[in-house]
Amino acid sequence: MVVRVRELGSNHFCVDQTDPRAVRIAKSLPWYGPKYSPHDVPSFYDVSGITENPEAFREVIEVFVERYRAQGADGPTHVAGFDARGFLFGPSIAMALNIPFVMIRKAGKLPGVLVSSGKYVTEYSTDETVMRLGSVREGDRVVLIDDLIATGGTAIAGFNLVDQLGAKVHEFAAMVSLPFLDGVKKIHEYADGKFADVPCFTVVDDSTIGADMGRDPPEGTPRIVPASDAARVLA
Ligand code: HSX
Repeated sequence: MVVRVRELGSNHFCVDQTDPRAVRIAKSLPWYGPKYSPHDVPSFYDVSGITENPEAFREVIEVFVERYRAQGADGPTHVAGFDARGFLFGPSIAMALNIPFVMIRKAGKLPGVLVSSGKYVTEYSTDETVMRLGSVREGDRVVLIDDLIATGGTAIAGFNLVDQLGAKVHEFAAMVSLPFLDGVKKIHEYADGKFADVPCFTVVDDSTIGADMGRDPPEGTPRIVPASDAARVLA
């Protein structure tokens, strides 16, 4: 069954938020507030809600695979995933499409000769990512995949890397979008609209996930518990 897609804004395509698959995926994504998160953001989405739920995980992969498979010969030639959570989705999508998966790595991790995105700012950090020279080349059509788009900083770094390597971004894709941070708009407005023609595709919005998916434990629960206490806190 092909997922229903609608155009949210110019070149921003999103799964219809009433589609049963979008709802199942959204309702498998817990979030934590700042006290129980690694970063000071209002809602930190826990992707393990997907990876530890085989049905939801499969559905996420299927949504992307169906979209790119339907494009036939005009579809992507490569999938490039962002370190680290893009690595959870990209390999399965690439394998199903029988095309290469390419890593967009944080600086300091990859061997070989590299291109760098330079420093960029995300929702909660400053990062730098790299790709290996020759991992994509002129004529290649690359899907950039991540778990989530917030401010668009990470995505733009990926666009710049693929551009430096002479290839084209076919589409930017993410499972979750936080539309209030205008990430997709920022991609399309970046560098006088250099990437304005590249579609972005997202599966669920934060509003579909909703307040009911908040999973903060009772007040006073420590963030790290001693191993000897784990069973008691879990009960
Ligand atoms: C998170 O921040 C996600 O996994 C993405 O890689 C990134 C998205 O934030 P932003 O760059 O769009 O602000 O770590």
